[in-house]
Amino acid sequence: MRVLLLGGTTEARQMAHALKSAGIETVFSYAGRTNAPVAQPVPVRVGGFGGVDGLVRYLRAEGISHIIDATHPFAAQMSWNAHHASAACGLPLVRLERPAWRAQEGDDWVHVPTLDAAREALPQARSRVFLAIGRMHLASFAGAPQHRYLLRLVDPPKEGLPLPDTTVIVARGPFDVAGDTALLRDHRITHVVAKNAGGSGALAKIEAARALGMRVILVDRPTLPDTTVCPDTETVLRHLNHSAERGV
Ligand code: 3Y8
Ligand code: NAP
Repeated sequence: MRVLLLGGTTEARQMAHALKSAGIETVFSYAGRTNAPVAQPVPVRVGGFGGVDGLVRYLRAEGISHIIDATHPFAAQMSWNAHHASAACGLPLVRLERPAWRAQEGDDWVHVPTLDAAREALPQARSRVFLAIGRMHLASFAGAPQHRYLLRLVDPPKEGLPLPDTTVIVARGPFDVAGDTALLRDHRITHVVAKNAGGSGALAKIEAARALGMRVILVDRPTLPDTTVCPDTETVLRHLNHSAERGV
């Protein structure tokens, strides 16, 4: 068995350790979005494959027998490419996916379908917004320049930001509730904008907003392919062993 593990999340790192412990040959794949991604306990490759065709060529050239998609729920393009490439090669594909966050009693959440809708859900009046969506989609908020934005980026911005009034923090999660509560309070944040990432690595800001009674504008996940989905690494391992027993 030789596994391609599509990574970039806390769960992907946990999956890499589980595969290593199980003695399953694995290649961990990063897109190369960040300058210095965390090390993994298995061999790592970095960079796109070149679309579905490039991924098919990679799978065949590397003798991959199984694909685990442990990418972020918002990394939809990668998930769809893996779905099509696994079908083209007749390889088993399983997605390791953490459940979406669900509102609790007293939460002040506004659910929106897209980042543009998140911008429209902000008040017209100047507000102080923790825009906790990373770097890649900040341009969605250029249409609301009146707000003061707090940004948290993995790497220092290489070029100018599309927003006129920003405070930038450079930090890589996982984050903690005490730190995020202090952040929201110190910057006198009035609104948090976040993707419904699920999992624990990005949860701190949601719990901090809950403690402070702060409004959260939460972007729904994109539609992902109808693939076998496992909620944790143990289930993925059982699925892999089961498919290996069936000789696929
Ligand atoms: C390159 C690998 C681990 C994985 C850690 C998780 C947790 C911390 C929280 C906030 C939200 C955000 C962002 C976030 C989190 C984990 C996880 C997660 C959110 C690294 C990583 C890579 C990336 C890519 C990066 C995106 C950005 C998104 C920052 C490594 C650190 C906002 C998602 O500058 C850029 O281009 C950054 C791009 C895609 C989204 C965006 O649109 O900007 N993740 N994040 C992966 C690759 O190259 O394949 O550098 O070590 C991984 C992690 N980021 O091992 O513990 O599991 O989710 N990542 C979001 O949730 O909205 C931060 O600040 O509160
Ligand atoms: P995406 O929009 O779904 O994918 C765009 C292209 O990036 C893909 O078609 C592929 O290029 C390449 N790619 C994406 N993930 C890859 C991987 N793990 N290995 C190799 N190539 C990859 O992806 P994204 O949203 O930019 O996410 C990129 C990475 O950041 C992923 O590892 C993801 O897990 C991680 N991440 C993303 C978010 C987020 O909010 N989107 C949050 C946390 C972590 P080719 O077509 O050339 O193959």
